[in-house]
Amino acid sequence: MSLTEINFDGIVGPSHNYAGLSLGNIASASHKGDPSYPRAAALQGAAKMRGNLSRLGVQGFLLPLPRPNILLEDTLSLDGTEAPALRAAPWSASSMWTANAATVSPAPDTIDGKCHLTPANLVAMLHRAQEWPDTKRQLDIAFGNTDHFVVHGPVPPTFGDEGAANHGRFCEGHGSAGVELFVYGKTGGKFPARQHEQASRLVARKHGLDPAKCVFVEQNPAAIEAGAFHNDVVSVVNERVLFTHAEAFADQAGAYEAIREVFPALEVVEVPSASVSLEEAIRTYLFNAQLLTMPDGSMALIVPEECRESESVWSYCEAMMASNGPIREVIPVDVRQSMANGGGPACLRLRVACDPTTVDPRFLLDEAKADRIESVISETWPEQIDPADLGSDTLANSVVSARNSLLDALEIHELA
Ligand code: SUG
Repeated sequence: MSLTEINFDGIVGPSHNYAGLSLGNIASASHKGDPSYPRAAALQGAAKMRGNLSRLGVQGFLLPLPRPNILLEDTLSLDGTEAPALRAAPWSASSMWTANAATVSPAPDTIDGKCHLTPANLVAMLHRAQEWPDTKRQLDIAFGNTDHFVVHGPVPPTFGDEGAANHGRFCEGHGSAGVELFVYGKTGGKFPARQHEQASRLVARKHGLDPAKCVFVEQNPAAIEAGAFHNDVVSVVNERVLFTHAEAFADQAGAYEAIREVFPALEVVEVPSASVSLEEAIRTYLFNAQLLTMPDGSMALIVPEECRESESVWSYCEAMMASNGPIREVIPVDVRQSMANGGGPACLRLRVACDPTTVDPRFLLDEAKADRIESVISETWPEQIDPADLGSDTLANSVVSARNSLLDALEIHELA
């Protein structure tokens, strides 16, 4: 069996909007009330998938969840007198950020030799907490081959779990056994610490990981305060490399030491604050990048376009490319519609190291399917949504029928 890392990107849903629902997410708060462009957003995401398909030869996707969420609307007893944020929650297209869909432990790391997935409960935010039942339904189909995958239920709600956004995996190659890194936050700051230590520990136990091959480290509270609501906003891991801001962890040197103790091959690429300030790193999402192993074994970093526009970030990137370090290429992509809600290239993908032949092929991309997805988006996704439109029956009908057109085009009728 040959294991490959597959990036499952979330297709941006037709209800994509800027309602400013995420406390502690600076981009979401600062774009609150702006008109959104769902069609452009989904086409930007599709272009990113196409780029990575041509680079890597393999790419997966997950579908937008059903919106508006009628069950949540009922639960909230919406009658028009509620706060706008409550009215907006059932419309959120936040499932596009599949880095928060689940935590994934590939087969070589687990005691039963299967790949384990735990959908994230996302309890810190109402609009995100509604995701997991539909996410699980989808994971159960995409990874329904029980000889190879185990899809668990979520962690109980007391302990916030935000999935792969606070998880990394060190390994020599994606098919070999790894060391899993779990990063949690401590409550008490100005913004919610969304990942609870006990959630991370529970996921590790449930996945049957070797405790000696797990590392638990605390997020820097100052980074959370500065807007790094998920650790993947300030660091990213691929194989033996940790690409990180110097202020990502509560105890930076201690974190490196703890990882090195179980994974001696660790190679740290640390970006000093003097080169890129924490604020600029968070504004440009330099670390919310896809750190990819290219077919020739070299590493490339897929960053948001915003990085190229920042003097300090881009000069760091240019120097890094010219150096002898492991990251040889930096490739900017335009995901501006997602970025304006705090979601960069890495938020938009869930990494699953597995044998592609064991995945339901309907969730794997090829050029013909990318054409089909793009044409459904171009024909049916709303061009623009004003947050004041959320709640309208006309918009609800067009969002529901756009999603149904995609399910038809991909022949995934079980999710209708
Ligand atoms: O949970 N934004 C998402 C962004 C998630 C980014 N994911 C990772 N870092 N992996 C969030 O804050 C904005 C929704 C709104 O304001 O309407 C939002 O949910």
